[in-house]
Amino acid sequence: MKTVITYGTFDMFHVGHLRLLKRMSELGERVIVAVSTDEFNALKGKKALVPYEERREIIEAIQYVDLVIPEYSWGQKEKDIADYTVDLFVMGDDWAGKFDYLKNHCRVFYIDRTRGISSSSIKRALMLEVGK
Ligand code: C2G
Repeated sequence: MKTVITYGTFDMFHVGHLRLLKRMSELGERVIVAVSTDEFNALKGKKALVPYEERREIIEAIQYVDLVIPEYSWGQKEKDIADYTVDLFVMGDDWAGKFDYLKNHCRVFYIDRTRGISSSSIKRALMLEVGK
């Protein structure tokens, strides 16, 4: 069974995230999403508005997703790929080239990032709204 995996924070879930997951479901039979824990986000220098448990709950509810696992380190990808016999690693192309080292373990594919939306732009819009 062709297994596809991706990694991310998925804060303030939006259509860019959804289109990535939908595209993954078209590329394989099993879709695995590794959601960044709050602790790992701190390592990434990111602070998600939505706590890990709720981000995980949202991703688990997405029809395209078969399994959600925690992302707790940069270095877990190779072991995940082996443990879940992953065929394809997918990320948005804002990460293009950054994970090519995984080509020793599985196919690597960077999909077009959805233009015009991001978790940070949503947060900025919310703050402006609140500030009015
Ligand atoms: N994405 C997208 N279109 C957008 C916004 C995001 O396709 N408009 C994609 C990103 O390219 C990424 C995924 O959605 O593949 C998740 O995005 P983030 O939650 O911002 O992921 P990030 O915090 O960059 O974490 O080990 C990898 C890291 O955990 C990635």
